[in-house]
Amino acid sequence: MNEFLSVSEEVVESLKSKKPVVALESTIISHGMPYPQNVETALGVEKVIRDEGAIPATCAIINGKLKVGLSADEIEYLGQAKDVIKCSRRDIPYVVSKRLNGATTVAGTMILASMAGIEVFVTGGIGGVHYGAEHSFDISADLTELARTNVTVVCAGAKAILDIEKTLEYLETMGVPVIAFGQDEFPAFYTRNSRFKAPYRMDTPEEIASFIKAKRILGLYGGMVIGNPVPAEYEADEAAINEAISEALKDADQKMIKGKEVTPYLLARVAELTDGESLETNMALVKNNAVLGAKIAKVL
Ligand code: PSU
Ligand code: MN
Repeated sequence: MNEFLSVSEEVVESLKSKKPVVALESTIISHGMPYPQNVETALGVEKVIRDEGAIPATCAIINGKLKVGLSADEIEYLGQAKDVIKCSRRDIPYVVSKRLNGATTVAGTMILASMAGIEVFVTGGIGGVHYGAEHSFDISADLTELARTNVTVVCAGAKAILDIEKTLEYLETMGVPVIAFGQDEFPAFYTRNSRFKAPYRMDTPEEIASFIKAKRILGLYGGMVIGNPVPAEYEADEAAINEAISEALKDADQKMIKGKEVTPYLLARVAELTDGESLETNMALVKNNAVLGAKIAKVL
């Protein structure tokens, strides 16, 4: 606990009485999806978690306070405001000291969740190693956070805007366990398969929970990644998505988009180029991850 941390009453009570709590991020709301689908998804995901019998804890920074467990009004605000700063580890002290508003990335949310004592976190996709990282050094701080902070991240894999092969290599180097749920391959977000095998496969929430418990008892600090493939009926057309992605990558390059702007730019451009079809897949897979995350939290 610290003076900047503000955990909602419901989340505090639930953690005290050992009820399952699932953390959710906010960059997906402010920088990952357009309004109003972002707010709709964020509230929808919270409902899925509640329907599964767990408590949702959406994380963000509001007026410099690290909030764990947002109100619907705060979610609505993040969904519309233009002054929200995308916060990874390095951005948090800036936004806190200036009393600003920040949306937390996977890395940022892991930090807030672990301060509050939440072990399971659900999102859409993690950041990773970008194409051309050998020149640009563009590797998401999500990966280094996964190496150091004790939170399990349930996602639908990594988007093909990223170099998935290098992302898996980097996670291996960092000692981050990666598990594919119900299949052998690590999923590619919009599509179920990436053509890259995940190091481990597990088929039930119970198996995943015992993995987390073993890791906890062994004192092996750091997070882990659960890759949960998008349900087949919501899978995007691979050829169309890949075409949109290569177009978006070219545009980002031409416009010389750099640093923390790269991922939001690519996400928005892909959604635009697929006429919002990718957005529907995106909304469906987050809800699917929420079901699995809530189940894991319950077993834990
Ligand atoms: N990938 C997605 N949707 C997202 C993000 C990534 O498919 O919304 C967001 C997440 O918040 C993730 C962040 O943590 O982008 C990674 O940004 P960067 O690559 O700048 O680390
Ligand atoms: Mn980056």
